Amino acid sequence: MSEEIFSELRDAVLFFDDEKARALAVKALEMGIDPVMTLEEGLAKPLREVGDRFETGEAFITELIASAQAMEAGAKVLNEEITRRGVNRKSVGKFLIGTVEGDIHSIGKNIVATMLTAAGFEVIDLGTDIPTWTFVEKVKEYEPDILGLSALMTTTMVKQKEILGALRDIGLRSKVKVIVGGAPVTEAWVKEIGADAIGFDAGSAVQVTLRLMEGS
Ligand code: B12
Repeated sequence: MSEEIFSELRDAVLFFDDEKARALAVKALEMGIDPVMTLEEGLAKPLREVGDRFETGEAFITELIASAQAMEAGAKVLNEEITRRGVNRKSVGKFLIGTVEGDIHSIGKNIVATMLTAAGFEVIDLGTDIPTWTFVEKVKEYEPDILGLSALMTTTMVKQKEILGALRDIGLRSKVKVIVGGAPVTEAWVKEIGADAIGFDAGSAVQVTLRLMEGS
């Protein structure tokens, strides 16, 4: 049953149908399908397919944008439900998140923020294209337990390294745990830049963040 809905959602993303994506997300919830699974299997997967086709020159940027919009229309419904299910839990920690400078990709970051909110974190989302010094200033201002840095491009992941360096320079590194994420980010990169952890998807991001909290 869920496979059918996921396949229809896939079509909605591939054929840029925002309204269908939204309606199918509602239908999936009504059918009792897990919203997190619907997000990943029905919406994120086909969007990555479009990304792969864009990389090989088989899809245009306009198609990528239109697919992302359809994905976001469905994701909005699911994110609201995921957040609703997580309300009234006591705060388990403060999480500051943003996408690094030069990078406007927001979808993955938003999903991670939603899942962490649902898991009981107080999440402060700075948005996208955030300069290194803004991250540093906001760490000073909010004193989060964890800082999450999203970077979706090989050209912008270097900013994660820059932010860690800036935190070190100003003496704040020991005050905050740093978790990085985004498609190009690897374990080797985490070691190289001296971050504390990596989150490959929203589910593992929550688990890893909870583990980091236990260790803090
Ligand atoms: C959708 C998309 C767009 C949309 C973004 C819309 C939006 N509001 O976000 C639009 C069309 C605007 C876009 C623009 C561009 N894009 Co784009 N885009 C994508 C695409 C297809 C999907 C990204 C996505 O949303 N995935 C779905 C989400 C759910 O997955 P995710 O982002 O990976 O996030 C998950 C994990 O990574 C992790 N995670 C993510 N962040 C974080 C943070 C933390 C703290 C943690 C713990 C975990 C975590 O958890 C998330 C949830 O599961 C990718 C392809 C890909 N394979 O990633 C290309 C891709 C990232 N884009 C690419 C490019 C080149 C561009 C453009 C430069 C294109 C252009 N010529 O203009 C511009 C860049 C603009 C800029 N300055 O940022 C390239 C990057 C190549 C590279 N150098 O590495 C990719 C890889 C496509 C490709 N194969 O060529 N893009």
